[in-house]
Amino acid sequence: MQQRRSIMTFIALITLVALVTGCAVKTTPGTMTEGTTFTVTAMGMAFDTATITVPAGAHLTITFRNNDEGVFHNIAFYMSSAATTFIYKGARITGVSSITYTFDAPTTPGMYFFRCDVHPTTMTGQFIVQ
Ligand SMILES: [Cu+2]
Repeated sequence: MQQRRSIMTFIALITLVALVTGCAVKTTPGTMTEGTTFTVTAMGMAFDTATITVPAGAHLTITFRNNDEGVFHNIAFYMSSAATTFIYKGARITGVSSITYTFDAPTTPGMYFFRCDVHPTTMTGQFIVQ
């Protein structure tokens, strides 16, 4: 009986650790954007998110805010980091201003790529379709 109880305690502990770890991964602030309607901001020559995660085939509405005064930025989505084939190229805008991009996500789940075409080496991220 004593042994059974300690096994139950052990299982409960493992479950708790798994739950806490799972939550911690999901709530990392400021680095992930998810959904079909969301805002991405460019500020200080950087995006405010490292990943954009969307459902496959979803119609997306993205509000793009450029907070860098007098600087051009955009968001462009590509099949890969080679950036040879684009999925959608958002119009470039000068800060401070914002624009709404609407397009359909790829129907095939996978890891794609996004970047600012004006700053293609420094403003980049993963476009995750799931
Ligand atoms: Cu830029």
